[in-house]
Amino acid sequence: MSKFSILVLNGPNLNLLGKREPTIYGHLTLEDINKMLEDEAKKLNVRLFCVQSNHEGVLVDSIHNALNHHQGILINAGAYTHTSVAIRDALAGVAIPVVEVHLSNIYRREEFRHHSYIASIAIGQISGFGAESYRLGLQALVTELNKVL
Ligand code: CA2
Repeated sequence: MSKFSILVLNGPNLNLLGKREPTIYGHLTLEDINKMLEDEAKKLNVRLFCVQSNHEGVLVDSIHNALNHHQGILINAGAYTHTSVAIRDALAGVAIPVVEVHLSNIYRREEFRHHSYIASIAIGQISGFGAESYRLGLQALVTELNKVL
């Protein structure tokens, strides 16, 4: 039986991955990324629960529901990264270890993407490696959980 369950949260528009704007976000769909994460999760001996929503409140509810169910959260909050105090407060409120990931390097893009409301309450952030950001983020999160729990 695996020791940890990880909530993988994806925010707005990430359901369009692989279907639009491949030059910025690549050719893989969100389903492809989730499959890749499931393979990695098996190797790491953890369970995954993947959620995508275009709605801020649904993401906040998923974070609240993680209490007593998940030991870590891997999150790409999409554009809410740069706008949502509500998602930041929810993550801080449940106090579950968080790793933030981004497909693109947000610091090489427009100035408004340079600030993340999540970064300062996360263990760390991985940005710019495409789908690989998620795999690296999952590895980092599980490594941290194994240290502290
Ligand atoms: O690089 C990332 O992972 C982002 O979180 C992606 C967000 C963006 O707002 C952040 O600044 C950085 C946007 C996700 C939109 O995904 C699309 C995928 C295909 C077509 C259109 C949008």
